[in-house]
Amino acid sequence: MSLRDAKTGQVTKDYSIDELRDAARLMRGYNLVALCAAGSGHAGGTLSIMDIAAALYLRAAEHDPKNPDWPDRDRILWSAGHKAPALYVSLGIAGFCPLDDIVTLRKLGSPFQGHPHWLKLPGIEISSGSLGQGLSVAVGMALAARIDGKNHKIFCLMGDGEQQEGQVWEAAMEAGHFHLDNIVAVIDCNRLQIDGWVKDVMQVEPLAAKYAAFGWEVLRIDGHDMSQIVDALEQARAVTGKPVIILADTVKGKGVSFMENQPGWHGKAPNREELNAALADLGLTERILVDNLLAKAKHWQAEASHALEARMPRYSRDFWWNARDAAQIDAMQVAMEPTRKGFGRALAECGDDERIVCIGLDISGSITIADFYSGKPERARRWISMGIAEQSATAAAAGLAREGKLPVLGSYATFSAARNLDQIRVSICYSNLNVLVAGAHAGVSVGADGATHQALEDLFAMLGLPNMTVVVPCDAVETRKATRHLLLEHVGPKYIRFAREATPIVSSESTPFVFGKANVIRLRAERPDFVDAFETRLAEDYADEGEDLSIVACGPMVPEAMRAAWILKQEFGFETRVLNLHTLKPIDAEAIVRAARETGVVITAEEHQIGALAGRVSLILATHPQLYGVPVIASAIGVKDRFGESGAPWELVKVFELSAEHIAETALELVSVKKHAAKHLVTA
Ligand SMILES: Cc1ncc(C[n+]2csc(CCOP(=O)(O)OP(=O)(O)O)c2C)c(N)n1
Repeated sequence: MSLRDAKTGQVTKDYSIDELRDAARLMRGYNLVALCAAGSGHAGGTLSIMDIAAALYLRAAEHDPKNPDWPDRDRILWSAGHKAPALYVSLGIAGFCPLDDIVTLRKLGSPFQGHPHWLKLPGIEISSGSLGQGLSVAVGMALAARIDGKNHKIFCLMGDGEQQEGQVWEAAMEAGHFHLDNIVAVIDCNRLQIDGWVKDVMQVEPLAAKYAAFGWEVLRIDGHDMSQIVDALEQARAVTGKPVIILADTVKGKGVSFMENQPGWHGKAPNREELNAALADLGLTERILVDNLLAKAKHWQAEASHALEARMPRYSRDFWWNARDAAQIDAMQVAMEPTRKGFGRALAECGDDERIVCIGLDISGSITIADFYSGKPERARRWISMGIAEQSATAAAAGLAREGKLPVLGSYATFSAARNLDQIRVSICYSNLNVLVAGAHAGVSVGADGATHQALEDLFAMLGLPNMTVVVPCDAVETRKATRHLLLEHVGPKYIRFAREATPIVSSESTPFVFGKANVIRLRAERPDFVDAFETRLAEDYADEGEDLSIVACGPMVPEAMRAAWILKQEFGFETRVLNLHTLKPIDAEAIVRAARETGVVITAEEHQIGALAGRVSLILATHPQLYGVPVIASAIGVKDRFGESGAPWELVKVFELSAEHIAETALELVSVKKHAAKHLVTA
């Protein structure tokens, strides 16, 4: 078996065991250079799987890099999509793409997305990144091959933490039931996941007994012994009548002394110094031309940035966050903090309430749910680690709530409010139970991880569920207040959505926060501190000032709306009423109706597919009796029916046209229409 020419059937290159070992070493090096250039990504799990990847791509699989769509090729599925850089260097070394190009990993416009997307790069079989789905896709491909009478194999690469996903076991059952002997799955058993050791987070062993019970042939090997890997893959090919699982015992971070067995290196990239040390460990200092590769990455970034800036709306000066030029020394500076921090703070403060039980889904530190227990051992009994099992954990939360507890669970919003939607719908909302679901790292601003991790649809579902309450706070300060309210005051199903990236702090302790009630934010004058330039009042306490337009925003789009108000005032003399609609359900219809009646122009702004906020606001505008016959011009800012992509967080805000500059551009158009219509009325 080996790399082949699809047309002639000839073997194009036959790797010896020694050559495979050497290739794996080189792949580890290129992998780390790409991570370093990206500044993010997963070091630990890409290093642990590299020997297996080398054996698979260069020797065990039958495929042709010059003919990636060859129908008879073996398929290799990366269910563990976060190991994407290992997939990319495998494709590179096998000849599917230039190895050097992988250094553009995770950058804007790069085919090397944070998680693999098959439509971006030949050789990738499936798009992945949401764990636990690959084996099911393999089952589908294996069944298709059987229907078509084809003999190729479907290899599926998974992590051991990933085995916590219930879907893996549904697929395992299916493959066993259908005797799918064209499936060879490999588990990278490095014994670590994000929150620590797999056995502590949620035990998955004994995997051999479990897979055997589902009707699989089980092989257990040292996943760093090249001969054993190659033998196991060959043996697996010969098995008939049942699927094969190879349990490969590995070391997370393998090959780099300071990364080995360190949970901290799960989702981290080396800096330049660490890269140098790592390459020295791997004996690659002389072999990989790091400077050239990093220069290539820099060049790609410079071109991408240049093209992006050229598409941005232009104004007479730079209004970007904390931009400074000679004329603006000390003007409108703002502090930045991720909204998620407010969530953690509230949990730390309110956590003594004995009803609160926090559920860990293996991403506890970065979404700040770990703040509930960190430094507070007395709360340990109310911290329940459920592993990577969002669906079961959601229904378990319902069980806890039914018994009088107040469960809190959270993950990337796309995993905590999408993957488990039916569980939220039936077990929590239909039952009307007191559960707080946190949608963390929401929106495009999660950045380089790419589309699979950018929740842009969660609000459609959460807003559509009867009994559900939905809050999308504007900054870390408001997130703390909102979380406190939801924890201590509001009883019932509740969803709070916040982001990963640091965003401007635009409110303070004294800013009003009344659940279900919008705030009006008005620019008064430029000030050294951005927050001081604005006055914020409860919408119901606000008297009309005859503004030119209203911007209705939620979440991190509130600061953008405020900045748009600044641009519009400075550049065009327009007055803007910004409505901070932190509570989307129940919605403050009165504030929206007044804004529409009093300003005649309404622009919604959401970091989401257009429609979660815009749809709700439009419905109010269209159906509220107070607006019958009142001319209102409306538009919507948000993601325009497309998936996200990898890029730096603030770059993506520009790419998806979510910035204040874009809001202001739309506002200018709408206000011109309004003024023109008014003039027309007068002359008529
Ligand atoms: C459905 C889903 N939930 C959560 C995550 C976030 N996540 C990415 S990697 C990871 C840990 C994976 O652990 P493991 O499978 O053991 O992989 P390895 O340790 O080899 O990297 C988690 C929880 C995800 N990508 N998909």
